[in-house]
Amino acid sequence: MRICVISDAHIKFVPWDAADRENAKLFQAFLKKSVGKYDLLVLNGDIFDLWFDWKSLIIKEYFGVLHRFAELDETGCKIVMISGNHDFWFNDFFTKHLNAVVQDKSHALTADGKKMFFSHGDFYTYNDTRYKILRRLIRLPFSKGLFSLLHPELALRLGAKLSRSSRFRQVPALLQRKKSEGLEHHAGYMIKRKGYDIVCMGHSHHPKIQRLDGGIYANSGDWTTHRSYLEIIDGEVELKFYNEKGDQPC
Ligand SMILES: [Mn+2]
Repeated sequence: MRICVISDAHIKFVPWDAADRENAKLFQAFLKKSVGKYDLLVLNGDIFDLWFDWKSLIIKEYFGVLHRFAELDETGCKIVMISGNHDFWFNDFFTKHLNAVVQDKSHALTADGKKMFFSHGDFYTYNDTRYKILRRLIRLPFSKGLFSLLHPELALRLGAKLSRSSRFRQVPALLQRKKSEGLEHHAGYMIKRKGYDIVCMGHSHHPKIQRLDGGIYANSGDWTTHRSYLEIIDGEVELKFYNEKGDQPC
């Protein structure tokens, strides 16, 4: 089985600058090149800076990326969409129009004799109790229902405010380290206690492959700065970096 795992593309619903537009453009180019290369595309959280699909509306700015997802679906690549801490309010768009499997927390599968676990990872970071409470509140059907009642333009303006404030927030080095440590710890737990061979996460924006006792922890990094992703071909994980000319293994 040929699997591609990618996370943290943070595609903006309002691109602020040239970097945002370049980010989306290269992500689309990458998806275009992926046609025919994979059996499964795992979108491991924070692909979009914010996601909401209303009963009859989707966000225009995402059209280019969604078009590429549709192309992958039509050419036989299955899509699994896992929530991140930026995109979690999924209604039926992904399941109905892209035949995707949508997971709120994680996805597990066995292929080529390897037990694999995929999750964005935001739930497993250390020292982030305030976020974990917020995470629970914001995902309540009540919160989602409330957001859906706002006019879409107003809802997105509100979303843009939140997204912009998080964009300029500096994450202290210690918190950043705690974030990564929590992910590693959880990967170790899933390998040791739950018998997984490969654990893939994102969220930290630090691409890496770490061999742990009994399995592998792989982080797909991010698209915004590293343009990194994971390939799992016949059960072997490889970290890759995209460039316009061609792909280079790590
Ligand atoms: Mn994240």
